[in-house]
Amino acid sequence: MEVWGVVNVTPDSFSDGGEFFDQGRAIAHGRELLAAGATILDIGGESTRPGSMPIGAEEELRRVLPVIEALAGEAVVSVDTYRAVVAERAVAAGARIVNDVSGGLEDPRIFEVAAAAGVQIAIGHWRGPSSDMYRMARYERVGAEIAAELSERVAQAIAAGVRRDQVILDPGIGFAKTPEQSWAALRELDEVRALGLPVLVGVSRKRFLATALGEDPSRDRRDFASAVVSVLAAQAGAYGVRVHDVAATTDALAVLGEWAPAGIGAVASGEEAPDADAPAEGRGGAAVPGTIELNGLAVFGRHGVFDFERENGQEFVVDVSLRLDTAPAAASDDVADTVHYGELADAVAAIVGGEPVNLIETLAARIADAVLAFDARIDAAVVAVHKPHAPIEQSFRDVAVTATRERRGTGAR
Ligand code: PMM
Repeated sequence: MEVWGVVNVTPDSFSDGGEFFDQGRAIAHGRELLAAGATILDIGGESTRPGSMPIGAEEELRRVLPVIEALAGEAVVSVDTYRAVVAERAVAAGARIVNDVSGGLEDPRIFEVAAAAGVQIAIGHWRGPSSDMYRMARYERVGAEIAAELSERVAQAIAAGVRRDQVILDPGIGFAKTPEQSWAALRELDEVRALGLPVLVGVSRKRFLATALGEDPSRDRRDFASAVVSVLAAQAGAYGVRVHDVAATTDALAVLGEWAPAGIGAVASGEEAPDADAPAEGRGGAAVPGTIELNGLAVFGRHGVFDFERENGQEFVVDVSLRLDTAPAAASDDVADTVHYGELADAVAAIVGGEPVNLIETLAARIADAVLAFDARIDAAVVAVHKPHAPIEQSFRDVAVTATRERRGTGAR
């Protein structure tokens, strides 16, 4: 289960009162969220609060770019924006996910940006700008309509060159939905899951929670309710949740992991839930758990605690083992139906050749996070980083550190 930690660099966000407008504090807050167990940091510069007025792209960039630049070397960063130009600059600054609550309706060029950069894109269900979104809150069958409208957005994205495996779906809780419609959208999450793509759920601190908690609940009480919803979303097969209180969420998910270590959907339904992360073509047929092993990837880097290691650099060797369903590719014989190990090797090499860190523990953790974020079909990754020429007095053959990541359950971090 991915835990997206919210970093709002806004003076007016309804959910954190603008507490993190100062960039330095936003960066520090991002690091706190990582320490609390966030697997992705979602950085946004414009409030989507109902009735809020938009800011310009320049102001949005001024707010988010320094925060993205500072955190992209430490975490998988998502940029929360509906503007193509902001997404473009954010991706150039290191963001690996574009999170568009408007699902490309506000600025369709955002799909081209995601396609060109090869990054993931979260497509939210949306019907119009925050200023008048309640006018559009009319549904006959909430879940089915959300799924149908998201499906159109996915088609648009694919027409613009986005690959299906880059797409994450979001039912857009609170966007053009009354509180009752937001609850119905959650109850009917299966309608969106049936599209066969990973589903992200964002309820954190939202107003509709008040219908369960009573008039004007405190932020703590909304955080508590949000953590409960995160557990229910996990049981319903969501791939991830977007939350402000990461610590409460990871605690709640850890409890669920003890209760249902073998598979989250099983708790709710009494049977194995279909895998939301599997490509649509792979569902229905039997999943074949398999691995891709990429071993001995040798890359020059400058990691280490000594100055001379930073100056001179040395060779690092990386082994990556991925767990994924290999059935779709075996059936189609098409590389689009599996993880392209050449592209994965490039992504890993970019991290090893990039910003230096002191420890191979840190490097292994960064690579493992990046591998999971690389493709939503990867269920788990084991990454070993070897440093065969480490400056050790004794004669030795190799020293290595491994990092393991699982998409589901408590093993996520
Ligand atoms: N909600 C907000 C902002 N961005 N992104 C996604 N993918 N899903 C959401 O539900 C969502 C979002 C609402 O604003 P906040 O940042 O103040 O919580």
